[in-house]
Amino acid sequence: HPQRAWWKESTVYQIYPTSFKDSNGDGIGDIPGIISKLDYIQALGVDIVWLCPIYKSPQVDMGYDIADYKAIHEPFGKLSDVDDLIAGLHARGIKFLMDLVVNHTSDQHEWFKSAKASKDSPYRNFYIWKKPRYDAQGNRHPPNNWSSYFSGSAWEYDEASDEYYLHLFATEQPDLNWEYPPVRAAVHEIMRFWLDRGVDGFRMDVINLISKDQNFPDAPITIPGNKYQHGSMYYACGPRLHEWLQEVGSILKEYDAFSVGEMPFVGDCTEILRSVGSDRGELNMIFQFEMVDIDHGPSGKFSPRKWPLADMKSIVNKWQTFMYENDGWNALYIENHDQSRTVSRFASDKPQLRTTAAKMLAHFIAFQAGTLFVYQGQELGMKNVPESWPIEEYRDLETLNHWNELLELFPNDIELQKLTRTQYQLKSRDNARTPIQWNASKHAGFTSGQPWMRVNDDYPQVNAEAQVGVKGSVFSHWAEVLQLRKEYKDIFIYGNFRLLTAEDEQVFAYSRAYEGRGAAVVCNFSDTDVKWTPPAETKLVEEAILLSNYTGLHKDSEGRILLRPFESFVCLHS
Ligand code: TEU
Ligand code: CA
Repeated sequence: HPQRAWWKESTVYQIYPTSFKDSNGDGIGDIPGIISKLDYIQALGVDIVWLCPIYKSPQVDMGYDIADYKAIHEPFGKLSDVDDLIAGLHARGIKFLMDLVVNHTSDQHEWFKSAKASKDSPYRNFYIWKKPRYDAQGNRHPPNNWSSYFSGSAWEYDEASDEYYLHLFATEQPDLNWEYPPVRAAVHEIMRFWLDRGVDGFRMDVINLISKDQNFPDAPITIPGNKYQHGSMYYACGPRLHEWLQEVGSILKEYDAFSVGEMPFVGDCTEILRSVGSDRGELNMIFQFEMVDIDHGPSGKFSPRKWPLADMKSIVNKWQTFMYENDGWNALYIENHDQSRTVSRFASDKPQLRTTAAKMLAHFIAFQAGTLFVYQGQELGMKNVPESWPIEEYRDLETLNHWNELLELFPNDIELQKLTRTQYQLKSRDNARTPIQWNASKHAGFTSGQPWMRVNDDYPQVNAEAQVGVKGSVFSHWAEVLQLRKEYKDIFIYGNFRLLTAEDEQVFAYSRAYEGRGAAVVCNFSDTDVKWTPPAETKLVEEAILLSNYTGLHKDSEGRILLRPFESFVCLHS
């Protein structure tokens, strides 16, 4: 069995501060707003709260561009508000995580301003600067062909010094040079600053991108015709990553702190295990992306892909069994601020099916082995933005840059533009960023002013007030799910994982078992009725249905279970 640890038994609730609750009518969520909702968070039954970045920032990428690691973005509040928040959480027995973004800073950080101002600045080496390349005609080009995740080249030219700096994300997010020891010292110092202030741990943004191949080679052509290419093979899990994560890990250990790292572009369990293996001294767990990239097509996130349920099964099975057998640990998530709403994406957001679908998805993710992450609004079954919204309602630079580039490259391809718009409505990060729907009053009670982003049109029906303490609601169901994970923690936290019916294209079923006691989690991922028979070796104890999103079990004359649309139940088995 896996070793026991408090952080394995925890559920983390992720808050996107801008969209959670506005306390002063400026249309932007804030820390006092969060403090006013602590009872709501406690009622859900989570153990840890993670806040997306709240540091001082020009907000080019919604706070993932930090200008000062020790100051709070003014519209969110003051340092003393953070102290109050921590105290309020701790009083309720809930821990608090900060989001630490240290692969890059904002270009408005003092370090970068100084670095850019002069080649002799003591901060010049805090960032990654390279000479231009010139072609035979004498035209200037970036040092290599890497693309930025937010469109265009990953390099920005600085006229004054005749050098480029690297930015894997927005131009305003220059990458830090971790090779330079003072950068690492500065990161360690920032970590201690917050840990000493009472923070219980960190979510570490794109932490596997910090070590770059120092030759900065050109990336191979994976998307023909594109000027810039995906270069992650030269910086995802690079040569010195684990050396540096061990330094970070030793600080975390001093404080018994919680850590989850975000690691895009790795599908290899063995590589992830190097960070989360119990003997590694690095991080507790990692967000990997295989499941949430399942519908990304051949030319990236905004190209379509139809995914068979079998793909999802093999992804889940792979990570679940691997971490169990190799003494690693999984982070479980299907939603966050970068992903769209799963009722819309993986099930159905039709009014008559949505509540059922949201509960099914809750069972699907929550009873797997790992530390569970719930993203704000997931507990209410919030859905993607309406199809009717024009592009003007979107706010995220990823989507907007993509759209502008598309218009530039294919100004007359109306079909492609239409198709891409459909993809935004399915996968844009904005889908997760609409304000939380608190009640049926104007702007869903999120703000008394004008919200920074439009509230989803369905708030009169879907909101917290209509769900908290209401039997049968998505919120109440999630609370029961979290309760059950605690009640049966031998099985659901420390048990093994077995995939049932690997072939079935509609039903995702799995078993968790611990020393002869087991539970089956059965999920109909389709909107139709399905007949399903458990495998012979898994005898369901039908009197012991722990949770269901329907009442009773329907069966046909031959004893097969008849699963209704998105029906899902959790049941003990022998
Ligand atoms: O995201 C990193 C990342 O690689 C993706 O999630 C990416 O933002 C998106 O999927 C592109 O399609 C982290 C943060 O979670 C994200 O909000 C930031 O924008 C990004 O890093 C840069 O800090
Ligand atoms: Ca506000």
